Amino acid sequence: MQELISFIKQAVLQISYELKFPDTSYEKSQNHTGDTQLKFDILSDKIIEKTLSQCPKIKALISEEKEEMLLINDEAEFIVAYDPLDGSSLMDVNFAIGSIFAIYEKSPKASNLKAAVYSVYGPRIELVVCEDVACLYRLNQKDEFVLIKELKMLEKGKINSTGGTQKNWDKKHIDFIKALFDEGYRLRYSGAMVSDVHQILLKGGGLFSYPATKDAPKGKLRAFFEVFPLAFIIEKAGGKTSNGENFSLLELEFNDIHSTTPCFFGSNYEIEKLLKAYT
Ligand code: AHM
Ligand code: MG
Repeated sequence: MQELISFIKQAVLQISYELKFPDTSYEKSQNHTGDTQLKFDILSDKIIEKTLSQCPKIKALISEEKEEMLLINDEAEFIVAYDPLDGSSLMDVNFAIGSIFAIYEKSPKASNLKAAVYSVYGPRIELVVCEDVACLYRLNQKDEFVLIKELKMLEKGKINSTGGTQKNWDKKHIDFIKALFDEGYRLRYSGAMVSDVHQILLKGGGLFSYPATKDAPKGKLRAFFEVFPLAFIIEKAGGKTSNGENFSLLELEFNDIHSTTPCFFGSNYEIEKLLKAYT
């Protein structure tokens, strides 16, 4: 696993170099799910594909930017699912964005997740790597990722980060979000899931949600390369997750590699409150 993670670090480092002087324009094409692609979405995807293809442990790659799974080496044991550039709609405003990686053994299933990694390209380059515990690393001046600390969620947080078009929220979500604000929670939402969840993890608590809405009844965020890896990290750090009905996002199963799900990530208090409000 360490070898595989070292290839991910190389790809993240290269994306971070390219982000210093990026081309922020759009391609004319769209990806298969209908998202308009930035040139940088495609560049990040190519960097990750090229770097990870050299890792002998990787069987296949699943990317947000590719319709099909890409087979690399049928004999190898791990499948890496990744979002090359999460929050790319914020490239133009120079907010923090990131890359997300989920490492599955044998086949892509939440129960086969062995590790998850994400990067944050902000004022600093940070990496969270999680097998059994969630560890925060920072890039130093020698281009090395240096361990800073283990990340742990507290029982309860103070921030509320909620996505989806509000006019399309249903009443139970409106009431639940209002109840958190009435209790004193403060709004924090950038529009890059990776940065918004990173904030909750670093502050030790709070809620990130992207609910089912009238225009997106199955949510917006993608299970295999956005929701599962971040749920794995939050739960290993002592937090909780749910789709609004169950006790963990990691209980969910999907066949389509681009499936989406409503999702909630938080500390114990907020997820228990969610389940009471929703069920
Ligand atoms: P992306 O991977 O194409 O950037 O899309 C995912 C992003 C998430 O990072 C973020 O939470 C969400 O889409 C924001 O969506 P919205 O603009 O509807 O709030
Ligand atoms: Mg994304």
